[in-house]
Amino acid sequence: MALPICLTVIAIFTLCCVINCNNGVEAFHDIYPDLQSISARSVSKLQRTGYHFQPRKNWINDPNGPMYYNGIYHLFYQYNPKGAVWGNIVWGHAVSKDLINWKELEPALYPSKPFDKYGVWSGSATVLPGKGPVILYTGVIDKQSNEVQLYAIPENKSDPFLRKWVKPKAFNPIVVADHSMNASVFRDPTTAWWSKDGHWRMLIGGRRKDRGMAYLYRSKDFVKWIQAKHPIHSAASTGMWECPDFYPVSLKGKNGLDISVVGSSSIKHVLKNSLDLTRYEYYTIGTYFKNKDKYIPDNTSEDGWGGLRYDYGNFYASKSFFDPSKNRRILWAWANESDSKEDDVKKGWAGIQSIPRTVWLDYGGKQLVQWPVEELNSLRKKEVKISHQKLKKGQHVEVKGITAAQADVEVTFSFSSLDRAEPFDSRWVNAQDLCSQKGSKVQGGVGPFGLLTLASEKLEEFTPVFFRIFKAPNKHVILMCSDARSSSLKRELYKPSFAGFVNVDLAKNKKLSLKSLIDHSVVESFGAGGRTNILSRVYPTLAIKKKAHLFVFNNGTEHITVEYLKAWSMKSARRN
Ligand code: DQQ
Repeated sequence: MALPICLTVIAIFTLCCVINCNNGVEAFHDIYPDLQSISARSVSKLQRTGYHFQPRKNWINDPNGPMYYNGIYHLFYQYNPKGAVWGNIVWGHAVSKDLINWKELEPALYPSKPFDKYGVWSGSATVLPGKGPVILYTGVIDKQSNEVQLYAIPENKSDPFLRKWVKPKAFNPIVVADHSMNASVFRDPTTAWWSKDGHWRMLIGGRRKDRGMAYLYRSKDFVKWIQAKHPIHSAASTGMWECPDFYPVSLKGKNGLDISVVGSSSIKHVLKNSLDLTRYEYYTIGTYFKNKDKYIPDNTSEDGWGGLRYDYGNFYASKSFFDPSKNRRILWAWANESDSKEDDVKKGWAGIQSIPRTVWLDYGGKQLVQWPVEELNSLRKKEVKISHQKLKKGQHVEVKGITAAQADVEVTFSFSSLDRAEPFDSRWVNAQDLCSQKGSKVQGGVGPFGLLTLASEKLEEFTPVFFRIFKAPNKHVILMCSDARSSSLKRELYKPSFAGFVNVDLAKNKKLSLKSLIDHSVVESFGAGGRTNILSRVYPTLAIKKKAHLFVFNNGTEHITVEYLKAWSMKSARRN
């Protein structure tokens, strides 16, 4: 009896999800044909980001083909040149020497051929040794959204900015779905890796019924690709895997690895999928068995919806690349808006990219760690410090002297005892639900304590980013929240209580650190040195520009000490 009931529940859940299940994450690019080509008369500057990448105007979504080539970083992105909602997608293109200051160029790819007439969708870049970069991307061939995979190469490799890209006639499309596959869910090729057996390999996202998968293809010459017998990996009930990303990470230290490094005992692999059904991403850490072309995740985290996430906030369609100039792997993602489509059209822009993050494997090998690229520090200007400041229950202290609407803040909190931590109920499996139940104003034992970002003077508006510590039978459980519910007096906004659990051992060290990058309409936070991260998009109505404030606060009965805090006003990044 139990099995059929269970199957029915799964079926209903799956059906609900097919209809509308975004897990609270506003990362859709829904289709609004009537708004797609409405060009704003003027672009509103209010709440545009100062140092998070966004183009001069209009809509962006996924980062595409990030790479480092001949001293230049390239960022391509899904871009609507005609309006501020998803549609008319081309590959926008920007270049940089430091990942922070960007020069926007003409789009690199437009729909121009029968095989991409209905869309030039996401993809990746691979730098072929001695031959230069090649873009692999998805072309949409018809109105039913059937998809094929294509390649493009620079028209002139000696142009330092690689402005123009061509889609060679020969061999395009390089991959088409076979008859057993659903070609309308077959997209987003990864960067390819090279193996000593003389083959390139790449992955393409897809699904069969509700099983998500990453198909594997091999090629000797990068143009004739053959499908492997099995996907490299798949997982039941996860739906379409968009934008898969697959790469090696070192078990020793923070250095990144080139994607073609395989097979050594000192590396693990990461497979990340962006779930179309729920619009959030999860990743696993595991082993890539090269001879069988199979990836098997470790059993240390869930291989499914409840798995590890790069970010528990507004962070989707992410993509990483190896930066050989600094031996690091860098991760980007799209952060969508939280205001209405009509507002996006009015303001003339929508969507930003996260700050590029360096990513590496945590000691212990069970999760990744991320941190903003070091180049971001070049935008720091005025600095203020606080140290050894005690925060009693209910106290909040202002961090004065910086531009709180455009700032970088790093703080370490300490507490002398965990005795007052509230008991943890094992039914609290969903951090976001727990955060909405136990928000920043709900008094606790140890915590909530943290930052009140983008706050109005009298706290009519604020986005709290905070921790709360619970006591479970054998350990302490740490909740990290970035709660947008009080972020704005405006009602018709998406204001989720984003949250994740933080996996650190507090018994050894009764300290927790938090870094928040505050940038007008985004608060991008890194908990416990980048182990749990949350990006929130917020639209205050009072806490804007000079009227934004920053506070540290404690609402728990246990005293908390701000061991040290450093905050910087941030300069705006140069764009063009
Ligand atoms: N966005 C692209 C697709 C991808 C999706 C279309 C993910 O290629 O699957 O703009 O956000």
